[in-house]
Amino acid sequence: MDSVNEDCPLSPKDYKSDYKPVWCPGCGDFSVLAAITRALSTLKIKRENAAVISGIGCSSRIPAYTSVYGFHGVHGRALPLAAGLKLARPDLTVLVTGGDGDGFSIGGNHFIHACRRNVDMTYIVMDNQVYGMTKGQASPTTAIEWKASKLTPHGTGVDPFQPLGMALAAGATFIARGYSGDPDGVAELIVKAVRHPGFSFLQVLSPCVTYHPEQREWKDKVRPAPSQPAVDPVRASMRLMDEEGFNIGVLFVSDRPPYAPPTAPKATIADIEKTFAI
Ligand SMILES: Cc1ncc(C[n+]2csc(CCOP(=O)(O)OP(=O)(O)O)c2C)c(N)n1
Ligand code: SF4
Repeated sequence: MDSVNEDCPLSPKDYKSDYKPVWCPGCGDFSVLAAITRALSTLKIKRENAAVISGIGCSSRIPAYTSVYGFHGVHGRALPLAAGLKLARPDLTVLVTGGDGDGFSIGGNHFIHACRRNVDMTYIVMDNQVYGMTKGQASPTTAIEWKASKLTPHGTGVDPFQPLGMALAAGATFIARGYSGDPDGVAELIVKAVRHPGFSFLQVLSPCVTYHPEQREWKDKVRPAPSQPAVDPVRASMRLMDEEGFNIGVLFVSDRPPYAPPTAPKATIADIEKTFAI
């Protein structure tokens, strides 16, 4: 595997860029960044063989804070961009990072079809059940009774979206949940997700301490998932829909083969100039 750096392993620090995160002190996203760099170090992936792709939001700033290739794309459009990159460059390890608003609202359609296509990449959603960057509006995963947003002072009036159940129904082949208060656990989940051949979806409960400070209570609610990952979708759906959203671990794995069409032979500059000459 040429993407592995056996002789000269890099430390997690080597995968960080020189930019200092602008997140609020205490934001859960700090730990997710630490978990990503730890996972890349564990996986011994050369920096030039990894890419982190994102949309828009506080959590979507992650590519700027890593030293691997990165692309901070358009709101909700990280997954199609990442799929195109992975299909064109199957040798790259592709991570996609973002928030619940980016991934499940404006990007919801792409989420469904990324699960269905099962391109080999890892999607890490920092779920804080709120739009952090745009100052606290309700997101698809906001609880029905949450009244702190000025836009929904009487609560949202609708039940929250179930990202894990949706991922399962749409065909994701690796589904896991982590908690940013446990960065070692998140790093382990990212390692497993990257090693899984196919679309891996990892929801990380990542508190927004500014607009949803009640989420500090998550530390008392998370617990390890009760058993081994389900491999049967029916059993998995019962498990994913029949819990309160605080079970941590790999929850579902399937061996459905990833989508990987044969790549076209690489064109040379001379070919391109000839084809597009006018
Ligand atoms: C097309 C478009 N619509 C709306 C916005 C405004 N906007 C920026 S970030 C964001 C939501 C971010 O929320 P989330 O994905 O949950 O990430 P968080 O900031 O909580 O990490 C929105 C709606 C935008 N940038 N582009
Ligand atoms: S607004 Fe929320 S999500 Fe954004 S940096 Fe601050 S704590 Fe984190």
